[in-house]
Amino acid sequence: MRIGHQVIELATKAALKTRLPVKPIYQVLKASRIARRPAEFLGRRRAARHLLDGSPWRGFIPPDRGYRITDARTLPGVDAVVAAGRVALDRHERRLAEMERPVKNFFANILTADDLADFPALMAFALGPPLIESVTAYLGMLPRLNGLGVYVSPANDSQVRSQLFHVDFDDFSQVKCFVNIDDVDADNGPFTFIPADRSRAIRAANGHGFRSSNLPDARIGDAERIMLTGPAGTTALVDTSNCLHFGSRVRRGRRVVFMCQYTTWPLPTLTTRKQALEGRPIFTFPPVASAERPYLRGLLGALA
Ligand SMILES: O=C(O)CCC(=O)C(=O)O
Repeated sequence: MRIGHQVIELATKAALKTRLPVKPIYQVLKASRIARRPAEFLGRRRAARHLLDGSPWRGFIPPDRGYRITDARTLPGVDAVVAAGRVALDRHERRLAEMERPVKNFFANILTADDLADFPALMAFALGPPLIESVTAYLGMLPRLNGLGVYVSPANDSQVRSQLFHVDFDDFSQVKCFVNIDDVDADNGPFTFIPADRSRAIRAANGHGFRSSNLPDARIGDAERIMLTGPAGTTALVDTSNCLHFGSRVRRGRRVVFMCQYTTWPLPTLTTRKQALEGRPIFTFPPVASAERPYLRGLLGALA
């Protein structure tokens, strides 16, 4: 398998240099992982069918648009996420005061594993039926919870990396859930995106493929941009692999957002091992078990 990965890595580098599309290479990588563990793949499809039978959350994320914006009235558990996010932030600020060299980043996770254990509302929300069923319906299989965190973006004057329009290339489709922990206005660096159908057209017009670099605003034109502004608890479920997006252009105040990410299985990435670094999301979760919801283990690890 290692030789296979080296071949893919070399082919990708060569394709990127020649501007040839690299997506087929990653499609082969994903297909080869499915071929190695078909039971895991088919089990996730089967779990999705069971889970969605009669689910009111089916269709909550429209497939053509690739997003849904909602709030605490619609999505149970959002209020508890906002409350937990605020306490986690308080703790972080006390830790910051003691740090000699605080992390400087315009989008950094401040939630620790201890916080996660102390605020069960966060995992309850991320693994709860509304999110899991709406994401499962959108992705067509039982997903994996790939990461989770509370991100702080302080005021800044930069416009680089994820502050520029881009799509995430850790999967061909995925869903990220963003919950604003405080009220957010246009100057607080809201998460901003373009629906999937419009993004597709813009990317095609700009020759923007899988793993292409960020697009400057000038290439976007006057396309409809949706900003996640609004009172605390305003929430978005967005396919960030297919909706062009950016965030953290914070020109005043700061923005705090809870974010959790769901991907399909297997990932089309060369390395699936993640490093726990300061500011990065939490990637490993305590095991959960529930007799009524046997699929829960598949959300955090292998299903089969
Ligand atoms: O909200 C932000 O600052 C950007 C987030 C982003 O680009 C992402 O999570 O993919």
